[in-house]
Amino acid sequence: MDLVIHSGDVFDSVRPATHVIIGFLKQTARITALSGIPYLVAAGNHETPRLRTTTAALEYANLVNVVSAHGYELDYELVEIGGVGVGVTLAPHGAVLGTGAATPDKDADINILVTHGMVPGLEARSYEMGEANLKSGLIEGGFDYVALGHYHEFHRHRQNAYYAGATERFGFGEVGFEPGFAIVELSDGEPEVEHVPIETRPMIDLPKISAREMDASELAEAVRERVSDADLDGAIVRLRVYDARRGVTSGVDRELLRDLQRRCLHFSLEVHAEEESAAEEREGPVTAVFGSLEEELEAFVKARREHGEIEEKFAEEFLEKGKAYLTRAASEEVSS
Ligand SMILES: [Mn+2]
Repeated sequence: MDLVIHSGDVFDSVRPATHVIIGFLKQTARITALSGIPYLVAAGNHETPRLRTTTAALEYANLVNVVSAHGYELDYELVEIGGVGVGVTLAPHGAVLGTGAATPDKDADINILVTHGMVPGLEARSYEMGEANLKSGLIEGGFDYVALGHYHEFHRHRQNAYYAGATERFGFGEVGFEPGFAIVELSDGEPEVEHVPIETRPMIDLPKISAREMDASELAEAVRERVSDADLDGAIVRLRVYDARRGVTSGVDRELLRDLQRRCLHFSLEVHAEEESAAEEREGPVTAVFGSLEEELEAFVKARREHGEIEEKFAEEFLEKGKAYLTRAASEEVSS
């Protein structure tokens, strides 16, 4: 007997577009209403309202018999599956800061914790992971399995704790990730966890071009050469050019770019005047997770301040005003 667990984010905002909600409800109803499989979800950071009075879109999930936790407290549900009592503790993103520890239910046969955030000491590739917000006490409570959400790549944290990974890639920082989901089998021993890749739109980061010494026609030729033997149809594609002289891109064939934009789901030609190392220093390290809007604004301002692009005083005012706007926008979600 089966059980479906979603460790968030389901939506990328508190108020997603209508077609997104409909799509989610239709597909989820196939699991719950049509197949009768229990489905539980703990909300992620993107879909958690910043104000407790705002209704989260994830609440719609309840209409199709999903058990969803999207508030600021732990939720617990005992699900009876083929005579086995499965205790599912849901720790949505809103609850992880205020919650010290979660403990398994002694009366359940199997205990699962579902939560969303960064575990302490996550070592995955060479990405900048952001600060851990899942305190170790939360996930060390002796659960048979901990289903983690937030980091987008399938990742084993411990023998009983895994990130299932996302079902799509969300930026070029994730170009090497394999989207999919995880099948977890729980018996008496260690959980058996299998990552199941799913077919998604291909994402291609073409080999970079160093354009030093190139004139417009040479750059156009280099672009044509890069795209000629790649299978770009329907793909999300990026081609980066570094060290480009002023004005050379205007020489790149418009017709070629139009054709690429037609063939690809998304084609971006990124042209940088500086060398690759300088551009990367300015952009900062690739990140595979996204924080709250406030965190992103802070990181954006900090990077530019450190690089001397903006003055200290301006940076402070900018940050202060920006945060005030974000707070006001959040409060408007309630009244509208
Ligand atoms: Mn998240």
